[in-house]
Amino acid sequence: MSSSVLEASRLLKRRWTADEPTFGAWVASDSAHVVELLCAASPDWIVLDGQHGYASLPVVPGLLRAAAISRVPSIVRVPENNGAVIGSMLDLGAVGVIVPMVDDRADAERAASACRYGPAGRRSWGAFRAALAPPAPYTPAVGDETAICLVMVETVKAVANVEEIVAVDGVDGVFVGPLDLAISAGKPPSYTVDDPDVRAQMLHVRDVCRAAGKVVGTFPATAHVHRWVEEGYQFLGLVSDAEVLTRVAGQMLATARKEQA
Ligand code: 3PY
Ligand code: MG
Repeated sequence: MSSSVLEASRLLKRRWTADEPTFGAWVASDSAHVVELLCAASPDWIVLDGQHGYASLPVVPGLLRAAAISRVPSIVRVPENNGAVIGSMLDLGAVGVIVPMVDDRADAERAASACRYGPAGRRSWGAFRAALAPPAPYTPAVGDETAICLVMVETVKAVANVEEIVAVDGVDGVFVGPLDLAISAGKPPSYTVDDPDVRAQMLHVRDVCRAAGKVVGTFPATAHVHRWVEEGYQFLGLVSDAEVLTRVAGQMLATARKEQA
């Protein structure tokens, strides 16, 4: 893994440009120890989930320090498309953000603008923790180059508008939320994306992203990850703390109880 957030950002973008898949870990917990344990497995990146998990402002610095021990680049999923929150996460040293529920060009412009300094954007100066990492000095240009802005396409409306979303300068890519996308289409949420219409929408998003040279990602069911790699998805949430703990603990207990029976 790389030694600065700028290098980490460059490396991830290079891998996406070279059409390589990257596999990440998703952390809902507010525990730095859980982040350390998952990062010891060397994911390509880690997402600290502030939308549905516990990655709130007070705990994020500790989680970022924990990921830094293993030099795993950290991306924060912010709870909403809010410039102040996005700016804080970048100031604290996140390599990028995932912004939920981006439905149209205006939403995408708001997210991208929060990740960039003026005149192109509206990020405010004060990256105190981010500036501690090399290269020094941290300049607006370094901040702009580093910050990865991934927007979530996770409604039928967003899929209909995906061309204009992806066309926004400063949007690096799209993260498709298969669960919210299914719900917005009136279907049951499913990580296995069994519904052909939802699947077709995800493939359409892929086509638009790839035509625009932007990365596309999702959170697949573990058993289906290769399907999505073959489809050209490159930012894949593969391991989640919640799933690993629940599933592995359940399997171990079931095995022990079967051996007792
Ligand atoms: C969704 O599927 O809606 C998500 O946000 C997955 O992280
Ligand atoms: Mg969602």
